[in-house]
Amino acid sequence: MFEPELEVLSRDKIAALQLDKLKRIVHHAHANVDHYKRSFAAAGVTPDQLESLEDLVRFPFTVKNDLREGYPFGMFAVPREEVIRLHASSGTTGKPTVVGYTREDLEVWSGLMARSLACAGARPGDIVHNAYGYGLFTGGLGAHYGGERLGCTVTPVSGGFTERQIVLLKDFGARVLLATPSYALNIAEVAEQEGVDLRGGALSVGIFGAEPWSESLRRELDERLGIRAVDIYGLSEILGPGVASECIEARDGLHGWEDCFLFEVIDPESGQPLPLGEAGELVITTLAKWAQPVIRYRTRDITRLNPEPCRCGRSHLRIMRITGRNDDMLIIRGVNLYPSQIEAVLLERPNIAPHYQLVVQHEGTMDTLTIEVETKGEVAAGGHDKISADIQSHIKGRLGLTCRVIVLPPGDVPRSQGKAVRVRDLRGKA
Ligand code: DLL
Repeated sequence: MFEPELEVLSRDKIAALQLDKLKRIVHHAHANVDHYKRSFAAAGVTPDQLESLEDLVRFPFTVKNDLREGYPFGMFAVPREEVIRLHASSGTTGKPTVVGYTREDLEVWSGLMARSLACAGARPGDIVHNAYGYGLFTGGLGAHYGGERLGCTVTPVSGGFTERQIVLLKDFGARVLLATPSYALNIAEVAEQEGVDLRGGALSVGIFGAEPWSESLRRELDERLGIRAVDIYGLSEILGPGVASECIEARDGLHGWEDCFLFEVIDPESGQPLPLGEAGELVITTLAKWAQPVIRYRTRDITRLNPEPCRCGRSHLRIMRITGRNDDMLIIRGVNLYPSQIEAVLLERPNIAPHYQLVVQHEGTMDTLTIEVETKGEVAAGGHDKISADIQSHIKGRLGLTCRVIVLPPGDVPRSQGKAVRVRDLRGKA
């Protein structure tokens, strides 16, 4: 998978490769997984009816609940002994979802992750500081094997012990930092508090993903760490990190690796495919995953696909910045919004630190939103009211929502060590 010529295939060649792989994987899933036998039969389709890529829309979606219902190994398409690695989602809302990989799947994964890291600016020989969590989460090990495959020296630091992270970053001379964007920010802040300047040293590239983030946060991370921050995307059900990556040249959307995945965007309400370029829910089919093939997986992630050529020369479609997940969307008094839209407004305000939490409550007959933000330094008496009014009016102007703003002193919003918790939804808990 880590062959540069695969990144510049002509669109015709990509389509031919996809069709060939799609036929094989759909047959494999149907022949070996009860769930697909049942769901294809219910939709009245058989793998033989797949004659062109366009025929895929006749096949049913797979949703997270299908994976849960198969817990633990019901979605495997190979004998369990051939599965040599297991990962699982945290399972905060019910049973975890288990994902399995054959030896060949792990080869593909590390190849795609090596490709993603290289695309994002990592180079063979770099020291790569990997602060993605190791364990059942796919971030740590996925990035680890990708870095080794690329020929980097990988430091498997995992998340947490932030002071130690800073010592290691500095002493080892890491050129690349891998972390969630919110944890990267935490690292930047602790370094500043400790009087360690990470700018101007070896550190040059940050490859950040696993949660939604904004262009404003990218600018903040570029500036405070003295790096170029690049977006990387993936999800455990489909592979883990390495499904798509921005290129360091353009940093304008994530190249989705179409030789291994087929991407669609659908209307989340009707489930109908949308014309290329329109925003909706991303649906992914795996083309090269044998332990657990996934056909038309509804990711819940909201984005659009960009077919415009990228100036880096790669031919794969770009998945534009993921604004949020369907299930993270807040609906407050009829206004639909994602936490990342609020982040974008907050980070443009002067004196506001990039740490925030959104508290949603049900008061009387109404849902209310309270934004807890932090100032960058101490604020003079009376200053808090001014800041709060300024934010309120910008949220109202940009997003059309009246909210409450609580301005907290520096350090009072909880810091992230992995995926940040942005929303405290207290509805139904009063
Ligand atoms: O977060 C895999 C990963 C690890 C990606 C490290 C990138 C870096 P899950 O824990 O299964 O897997 O969570 C997947 O996280 O459906 C998105 O909602 C969100 N997500 C991942 N990357 C991005 C990103 C890993 N770059 C879920 N931007 C996905 C926005 C992202 N959201």
